[in-house]
Amino acid sequence: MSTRDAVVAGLPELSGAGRCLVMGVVNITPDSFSDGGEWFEPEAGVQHGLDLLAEGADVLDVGGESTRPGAQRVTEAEELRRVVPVIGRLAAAGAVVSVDTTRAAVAERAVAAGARLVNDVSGGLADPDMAGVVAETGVPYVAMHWRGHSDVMDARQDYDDVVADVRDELAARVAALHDAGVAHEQIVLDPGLGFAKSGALNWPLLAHLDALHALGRPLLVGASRKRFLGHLLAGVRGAAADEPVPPAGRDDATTAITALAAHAGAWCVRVHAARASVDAVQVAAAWRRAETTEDTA
Ligand code: PMM
Repeated sequence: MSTRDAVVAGLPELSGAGRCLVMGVVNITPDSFSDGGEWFEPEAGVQHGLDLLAEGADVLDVGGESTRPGAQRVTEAEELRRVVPVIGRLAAAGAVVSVDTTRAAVAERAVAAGARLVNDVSGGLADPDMAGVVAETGVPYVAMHWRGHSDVMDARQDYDDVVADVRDELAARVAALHDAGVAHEQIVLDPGLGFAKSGALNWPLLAHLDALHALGRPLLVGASRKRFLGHLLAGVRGAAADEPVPPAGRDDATTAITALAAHAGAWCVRVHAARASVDAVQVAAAWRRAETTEDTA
């Protein structure tokens, strides 16, 4: 089953694309694991967003707080200072902008500045006011599977069955969001690769996106440059066998995941380098169309 084509509220220009969407990452942080510091100044963040658009990204995800394992939190004021001007300028340039935040107040200010989606890695667990803000603004909301902030998540990896447990914990978030007045069509779900999941725990989630599709909402997949890819590639092409390949060497593996996730019916992939994933989602869409057409002449 696929929910790729399910309706997501408030994004008319992106519905009916007939393919997986590509979300490009704009981290305005000095310390993200994958691109920390590169786009920390607002000018550089805006330019990076424009470059991702030129590469074909459908959505730009602007974040001001690193979720790198072990990262310490930034204050709300600092997060606002980082993201609001960049969101305003990218939205004014015509981009569909998402804000990557766990704070309700940041989500609210970001939407006022032009953000059209809220991407919350905590699925509403970090801030009790988040669901209310999402209900009130009516914007699409990405609820990711999460078990705690970056300083504690690596210690929360106990699963009986990672796929069933993540599915059930996401189902509980969906129920809580409904209770707070969030409409079904606003919700997008995300397995939260790398969050309270190291190494091997990520692969069953990717291989069983169908189990998460059973929750009836579109799925966003964020595998880009994550640690489990670094571990996968250890030893390849002469890299040290016992050291993960650094983030910069993980983009080709990320593209492979984009193709496979798109073929499995993902609604969107979140990536740092957009160009190759933009091509990969076209490949996956053509492949799927050929699978579903009767005409093989
Ligand atoms: N991963 C990161 C940050 N935000 N949002 C969603 N919805 N899904 C993810 O997997 C996700 C996310 C961490 O990566 P980064 O620090 O490179 O942005």
